[in-house]
Amino acid sequence: MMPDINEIRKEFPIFENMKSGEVLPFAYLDNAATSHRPKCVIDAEMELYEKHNANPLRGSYPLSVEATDIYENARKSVRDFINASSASEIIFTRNTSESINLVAYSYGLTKVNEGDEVLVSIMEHHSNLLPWQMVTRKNGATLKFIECESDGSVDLEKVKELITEKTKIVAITHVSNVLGYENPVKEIAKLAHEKGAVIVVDGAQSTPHMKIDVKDMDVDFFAFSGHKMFGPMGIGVLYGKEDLLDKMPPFLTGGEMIDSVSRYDAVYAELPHKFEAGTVNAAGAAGLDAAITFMKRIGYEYMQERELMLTKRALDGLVKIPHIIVYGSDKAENHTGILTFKVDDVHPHDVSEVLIADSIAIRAGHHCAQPLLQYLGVNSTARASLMFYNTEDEIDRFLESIATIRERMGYGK
Ligand code: C6P
Repeated sequence: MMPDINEIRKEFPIFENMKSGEVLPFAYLDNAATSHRPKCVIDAEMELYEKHNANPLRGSYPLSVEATDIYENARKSVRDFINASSASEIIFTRNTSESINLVAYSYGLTKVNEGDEVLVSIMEHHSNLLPWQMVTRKNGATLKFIECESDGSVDLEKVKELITEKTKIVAITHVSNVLGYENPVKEIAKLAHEKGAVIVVDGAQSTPHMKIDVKDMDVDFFAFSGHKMFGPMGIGVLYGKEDLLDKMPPFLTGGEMIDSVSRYDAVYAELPHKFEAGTVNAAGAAGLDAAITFMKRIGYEYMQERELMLTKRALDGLVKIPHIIVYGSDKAENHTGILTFKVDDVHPHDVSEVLIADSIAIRAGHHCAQPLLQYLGVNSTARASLMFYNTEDEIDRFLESIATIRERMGYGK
């Protein structure tokens, strides 16, 4: 039997606090920025501090061993969650941004040389663009762009032409945080490998919504954030193929990432610890582990079914309202719950303000994807991003509010 969404919502303290009036009751449609967290995740983080608090990976007394076990068990959960071959391939970072920077500084700066090319897409979040601007600028390489079609998709034939013997890295988002389209990363990985390039995939917006199988996609690096998938802020993941990670120099140096240190030299620790300098975020890892358990219990099938139903309802409603432009595909299934739109004549920040007055939270601005917005010919847009736990009522309230905006702003209907 399908779980009851009202029962699932009860697992989220923020929704309960909205009901009791402790938190302002808002329809939360900014899930692409960060998701809410169920109690099991918050409890897992708290429990680490309340019952197992000691510096992990250092002490041999019980508390430290417990903290280490919780941390390393979380790594194994992530390994299984994305179907990696080994726990050594899972590096804990702070977030997607740090994961991609790790690859750029450690792999990019050492492998990309003058005359080489790095290929990104026009729809990259700044987190998967600026690191490659840095690498190509520093090493005298060229940054090239895969453009997208009007529905947000990429044309594989064009991608094929852009990947050449000069391409060393293809860095692409799995799902755009503006248009929501899922990129065919498995096919792009194949094209990259045929030319000897590696592929770095930004999974920040896909991991919360679809089963990730790094082996099946055959990607070389895959980055994501805990906080977008019901987990804590401050914990992220970089997956990397072991043979690549093994040969890469450390990104950050210092405590815990060494085997031995002499006055002028050091022998680095084995994977994955070589890439985890300093005291680790064991509470964050415990929370991420709990988030994975939560997602497994709810199941992608249920989450996807609800997300599609809600997205369809929102998209069908939006396109019926005069003076609304929705960016990207006209099919709800190509949006991964993300609907980016404009209301004619009304600045997106004003759209957001009117929605706030109606207790609805969306995001307005450039969504940290300025090159894509320039490509779309806009400075700023409004964006509603849905999660399976949203309700039909929230979508209806959102649509009703949007339908009144022009009139409320003095532009007529
Ligand atoms: N996008 C959004 O509202 P961090 O902040 O490192 O956890 O994630 C960065 C990031 C990287 N890639 C993509 C595709 C993203 O969407 C994000 C975060 C948020 O769209 C905040 S700008």
